[in-house]
Amino acid sequence: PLVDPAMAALGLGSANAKTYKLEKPQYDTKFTDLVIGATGPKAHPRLAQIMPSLLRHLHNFAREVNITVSEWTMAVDFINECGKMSDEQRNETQLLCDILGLESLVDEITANQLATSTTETPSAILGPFYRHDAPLLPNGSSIVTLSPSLPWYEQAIADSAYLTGQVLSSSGGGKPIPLRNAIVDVWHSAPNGLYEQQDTTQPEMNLRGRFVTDANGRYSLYCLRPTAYPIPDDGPAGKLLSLLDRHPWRPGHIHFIVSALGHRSLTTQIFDSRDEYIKQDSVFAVKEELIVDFKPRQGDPQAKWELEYDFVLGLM
Ligand code: MBD
Ligand code: FE
Repeated sequence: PLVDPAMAALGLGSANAKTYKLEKPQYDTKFTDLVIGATGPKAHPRLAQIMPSLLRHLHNFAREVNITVSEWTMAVDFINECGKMSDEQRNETQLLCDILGLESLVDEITANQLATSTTETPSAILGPFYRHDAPLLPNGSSIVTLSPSLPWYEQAIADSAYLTGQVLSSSGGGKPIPLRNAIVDVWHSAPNGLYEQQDTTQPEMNLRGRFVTDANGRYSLYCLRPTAYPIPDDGPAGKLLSLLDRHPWRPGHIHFIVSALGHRSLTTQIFDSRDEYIKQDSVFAVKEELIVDFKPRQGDPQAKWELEYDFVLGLM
């Protein structure tokens, strides 16, 4: 058929058969210049700097793909839907940016601008499930609350893990300096693929904790090897994924915000190398240096696996 049934159901036209013809543009770049030129001399300086580029890309995009009024109307509705769906629990517009790779791109641009050394641990996006005020826990304690009645109890036992390492300063150049009293704020989802606030079967603040490094910059805790997890796909972002023939899965990951006096706090994630989605993260956050290999742990009734991972922070 001329019109793809799935697209027609959403009111989308057929993929444009005609390619863009330069000979008869409805509005050429003079029109774009006119819009850019409407900016006044008292415009906000950063906006005055970035809006010309935004407008050029936006107009060129519309011209290049021959956007129609009905398609543009759908895009407006789509963005409105994202807004309507969003609250403190769920940020659909952020999720939309995530699946477009925009949050990961912006995160990398920011990190590159602020980096003071090449030894800093790479950053990764915050994601929508961070919570402030996770419990402050002593080193060596566990962020996992388990009850045998949970359907994922067995998997949690099989994936129990001991996580330890140092927080270091990049300021020492080749020899990173341990940072004491650094805070390692950690959170991950349960083996059922849900973060604690998405899941009524988990206790408040389950799988979250904050740990303070000792005099040698060390932290240590018990957690779980992370499980692959589908981003919430029952909203507009999920609809877009399915129209693009994409899946919603993220490889198993553990989130961190690591902070220390005089240093830029690091927001990052680590990824379990065993995960089949490691090369196809739906939000494009995986970086080579953040992929980790958990090793079997001997003689510890609390953990079947262990991982040593250091975080190197850059100077403020
Ligand atoms: C997540 O768990 C996440 O970490 C990100 C970045 C986006 C959606 C869900
Ligand atoms: Fe996450």
